[in-house]
Amino acid sequence: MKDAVQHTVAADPYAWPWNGDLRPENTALIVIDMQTDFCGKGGYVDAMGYDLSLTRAPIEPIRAVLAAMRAKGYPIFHTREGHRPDLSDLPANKRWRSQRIGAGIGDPGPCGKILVRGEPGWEIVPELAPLPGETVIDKPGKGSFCATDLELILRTRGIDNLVICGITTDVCVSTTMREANDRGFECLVLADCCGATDPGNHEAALRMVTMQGGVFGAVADSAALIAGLP
Ligand code: C5J
Repeated sequence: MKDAVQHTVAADPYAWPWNGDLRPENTALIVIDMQTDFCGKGGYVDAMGYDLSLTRAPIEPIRAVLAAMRAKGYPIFHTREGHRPDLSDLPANKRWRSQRIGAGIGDPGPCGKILVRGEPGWEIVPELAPLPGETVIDKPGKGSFCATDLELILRTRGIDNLVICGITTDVCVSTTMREANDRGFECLVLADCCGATDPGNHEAALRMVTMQGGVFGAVADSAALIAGLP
């Protein structure tokens, strides 16, 4: 970017994005799996017995980031993890593992069939509901690029930079960031806009990003992003 104005966000381990080219035309927000199944009473994470306050913690910071990025015209993407009602896209080992911990994917629960498309538990929580015109990506796995049209849509829209947030830090957020990084996208993960079922795993997943000069990109918080958005 010769002679163009540079914009960056204060981040670890480098001011993000690497080339200072941060604009609504080339930068998108991806909000990962903020579904009742992951952060609501009676959903998948609740059925496994994990502390819901950990996966609900990012709701308010994400709300602030959504407001700031929507106001400035940045494209917003949401993802939902879930399977077809006939479970034809649910690998048997994934189902078996979930049943071992008492939260069988596809089995009935207080919020409908766990992680099944169209069920109440699969919906994005009302606080973070997508607005008309925002892109919603349905994914059967942990990464947002596997078996979806996310990459095609990002490339078609000319997106280079991805701001990533949601749950869980160590599973779907981390997998998506790694997939995106390997595809050449420049990624920033927002620490306070993520959560995991284990605080140590949350911290470790963020620390991994910062190794090797930023092996998967960079880490910032919501305040730094909002302050740095042109
Ligand atoms: C998990 C996710 N943890 N959204 N899914 O199974 O991270």
